[in-house]
Amino acid sequence: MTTQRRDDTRPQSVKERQLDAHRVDRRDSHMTTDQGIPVEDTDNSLKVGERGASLLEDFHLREKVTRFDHERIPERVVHARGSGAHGYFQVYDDSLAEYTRAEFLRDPVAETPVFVRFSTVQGSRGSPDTVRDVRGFATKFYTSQGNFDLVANNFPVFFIQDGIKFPDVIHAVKPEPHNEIPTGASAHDTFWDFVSLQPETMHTVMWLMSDRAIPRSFAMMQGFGVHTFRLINDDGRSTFVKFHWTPKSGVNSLVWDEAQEIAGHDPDFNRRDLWDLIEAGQFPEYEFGVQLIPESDADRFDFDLLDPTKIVPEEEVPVRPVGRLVLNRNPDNFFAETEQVAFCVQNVVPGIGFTDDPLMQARLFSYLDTQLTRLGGPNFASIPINRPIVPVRHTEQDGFHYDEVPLRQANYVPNSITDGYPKPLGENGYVHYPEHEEGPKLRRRPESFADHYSQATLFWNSMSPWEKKHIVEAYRFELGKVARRYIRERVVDHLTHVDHDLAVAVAAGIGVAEPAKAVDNHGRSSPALSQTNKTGDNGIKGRKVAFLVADGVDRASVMVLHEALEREDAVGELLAPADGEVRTADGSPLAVDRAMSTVASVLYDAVVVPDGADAVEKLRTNAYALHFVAEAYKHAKPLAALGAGTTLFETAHLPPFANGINGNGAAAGVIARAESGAPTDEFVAAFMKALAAHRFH
Ligand code: HDD
Repeated sequence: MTTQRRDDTRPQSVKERQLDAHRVDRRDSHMTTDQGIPVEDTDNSLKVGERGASLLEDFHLREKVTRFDHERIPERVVHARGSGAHGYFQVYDDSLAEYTRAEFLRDPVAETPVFVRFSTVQGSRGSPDTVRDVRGFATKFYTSQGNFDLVANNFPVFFIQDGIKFPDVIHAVKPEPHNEIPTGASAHDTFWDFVSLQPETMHTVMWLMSDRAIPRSFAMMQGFGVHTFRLINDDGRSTFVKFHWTPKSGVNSLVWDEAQEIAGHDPDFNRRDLWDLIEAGQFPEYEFGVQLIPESDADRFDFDLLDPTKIVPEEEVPVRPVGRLVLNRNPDNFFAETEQVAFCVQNVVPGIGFTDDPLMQARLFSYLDTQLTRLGGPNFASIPINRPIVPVRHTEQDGFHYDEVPLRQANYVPNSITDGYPKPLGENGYVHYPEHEEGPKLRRRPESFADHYSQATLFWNSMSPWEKKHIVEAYRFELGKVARRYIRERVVDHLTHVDHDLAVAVAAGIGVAEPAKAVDNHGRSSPALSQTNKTGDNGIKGRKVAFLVADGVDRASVMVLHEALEREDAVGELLAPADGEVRTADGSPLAVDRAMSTVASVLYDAVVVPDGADAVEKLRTNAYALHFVAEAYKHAKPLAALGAGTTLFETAHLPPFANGINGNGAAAGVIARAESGAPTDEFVAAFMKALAAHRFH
């Protein structure tokens, strides 16, 4: 059957049609058992008499309870908490044809269906979304040459250089083994103990302490393949490549105080946002970009391309935009799709290849391995969400949950019974890049992996003042939760190798003596690393604005802004002391979206206090309303007030802002107009601009 499609503007993809074959509509027949036997009654077990003993022969009771008992599968050992979406990917042109054989990267006509899963790393499946953590950004491309999985993160670097350390870093960051505390947080002794003893973590920990670790939305964060991959062309030539996702809505983050509050107000904040954006047709979009590095250039950097703790600065190798990803359909069922999707770094198509990055090499093993436990055996690739859109033909067979019925008896190669089929394709199949390798077997790191600080310094130097402030505060928060003082001291000691001022500022907040200067800051920066330079071209799409209303509100001052938001694909919600409706000053009803007490300012991007003396009088004595505007101000969000609405700011003890548009007499981001009546065009434009700018630090 076909389920409702969210994006009616597009024809159904091959993947959608494939999934249709597995979709079931429970409304189309009566209840049966697993065996298809019609069920008489599902509310009462079979008993001897009404009050008598239950009977073992009640197969429906046994099946129902047994199925329930076995509903859970192991959660992912990392990235357990996630949210998924369907979409499509398309390259802009055929300009990558000279670099890669991968059809989906060279055919601008091909729309490749994708399934994307975003995730946090540390917390369990039910942990809050807004914790300080890396975010996963894994994409399964169902291409005409098989599945390509780009298992990416929202940081371009990783904590460790060699996959053999992965169990260590994950054990260290996960809840501590004795008491399973803390959930969804790196602010604890074992993580920082590990960090302080493993300086290769320094660069990624800088990202973790930055606002990148608390994204406002999955639609507002970047994605990075992290490793250097290869593109391999028709002639077998390899080019090193770094993969980038850049959100069209810009890179925006929460602030830490807000993130912590949201964890209570709405632990599903990012998941809900993704779902709502797609349901509303405000589809998240990302540009796909590549940094291409000829093999001959590999040695020109002061770091090793195989070292996953390093970026290739965009100023040195620009990111070339090559395609677009759009997420336009929510999953029909969380377990069937988002939980069962199995990403494997080993899933590459002809034209994309691996490198000797030792982190990548361990990943090539780990992902397939973990699915065996998680999904109960080797047949997980035939679960509908994991199936390629091209036929799968091989002689592997059997195992738990085998769902094919192979015809004919030749299950080996070579054979003559089925004329040798299925036959390998030779050079038209996936050909591993024939890299020349030689050397002794060693357990060592190369000297080219030895510098752990320069790029941490580069990141620090590239931050705007407010980003630096947040980083210092994050280190202070995290280390402030570390009980062992010597761990705090060791971290500060490392920070002196990143930047002296940073180390001093952190030390001052955590009771550690001011450190001596260790090194001179190299002074280099990469402006592309700052969020301030990552504004998108999607304007205010998907942003949420709260209108605080009460009986007596001025209708025009609500509607003009509300309609302006809708035109730009943003969302305006009317919040009142009680749900239902309010009466406007002209006596007409206005539907309320939510009671103020059920939400909080942290769930919105901006706040509007419309005109209407009676309404504002009521809000001025409403603690929710006062807290709402004061907190939005504290979190540096855009605030707008019209007419009498401006007085609510005074009551909330905000500085006086009357008549400030575009910073004229107002704090940045506060747009206030004391005259009564509907907002002017200038007012609306100033508010839209502020909303797109996100925050005013
Ligand atoms: Fe990993 C899951 C990303 C290093 C082992 N990883 C997982 C997911 C993402 C990443 C996004 C969630 C996929 C999903 O949504 O199902 N991992 C990364 C990145 C890394 C990285 C960007 C470094 C560049 N991972 C890494 C290493 C190892 C693993 C070094 C092991 C040696 N990762 C796993 C895993 C997981 C996983 C245990 C858990 C669930 C799964 O694979 O499917 O195999």
